[in-house]
Amino acid sequence: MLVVHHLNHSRSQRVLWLLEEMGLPYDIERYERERSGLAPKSLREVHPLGKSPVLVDGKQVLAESGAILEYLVDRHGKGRFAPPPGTPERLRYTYWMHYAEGSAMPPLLMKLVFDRIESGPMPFFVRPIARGISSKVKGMFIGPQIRTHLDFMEASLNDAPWFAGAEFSAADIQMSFPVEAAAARAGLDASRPRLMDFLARIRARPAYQRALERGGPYDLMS
Ligand SMILES: N[C@@H](CCC(=O)N[C@@H](CS)C(=O)NCC(=O)O)C(=O)O
Repeated sequence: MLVVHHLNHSRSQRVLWLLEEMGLPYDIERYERERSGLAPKSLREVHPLGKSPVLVDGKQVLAESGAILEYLVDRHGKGRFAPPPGTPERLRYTYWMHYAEGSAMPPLLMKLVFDRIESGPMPFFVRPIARGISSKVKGMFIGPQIRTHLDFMEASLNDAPWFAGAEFSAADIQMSFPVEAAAARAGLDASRPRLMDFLARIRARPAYQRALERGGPYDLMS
């Protein structure tokens, strides 16, 4: 039996979604974020980094959502959810599979961290300085980076409905997290209609909805 170590409000929602798309049976080990937003220490007993998702398949313990999705597609996909090897679509699939965590998420995570610095507790006399530094970093670096990435993702959906091409694939599941996070807390809105349409289409998928029902709260605002 496949077991997903799943943290609420997190990237591991993607693993549940792929498993629902595949129709595979699986169990969920649940973890609740602490007040700090971090995962509980018990997750370190599953994997040394203590982050979610982690997939356990028999003796195989696998972290990193992209690696987990690729593993599931290779091992259990029966040729579905990835374009055939050697095609241009397969290369696009590989690209977006890696881009999601390797390029899109870092500026989104930095924005989350700096937003928290601004709103977090601190001595009153430090607050103006901290806010000043934070707003400079966000204005000069993080905001422009995020806009560049959103423009790039938007343009990538110009000539095909899905990230790898004409067919829905696991790359769309992997890309869903940065797109959802950008919509929740980084200004993705109707000014980028293709990404908004992508969001509407993925959210309408029955497997996406079943995964939400099983996974529980998925609020990426904080
Ligand atoms: N690149 C990793 C990131 C894993 C990660 O940071 N997971 C977050 C959940 S969205 C987490 O476990 N956060 C809690 C913590 O860092 O303690 C992946 O895609 O799996």
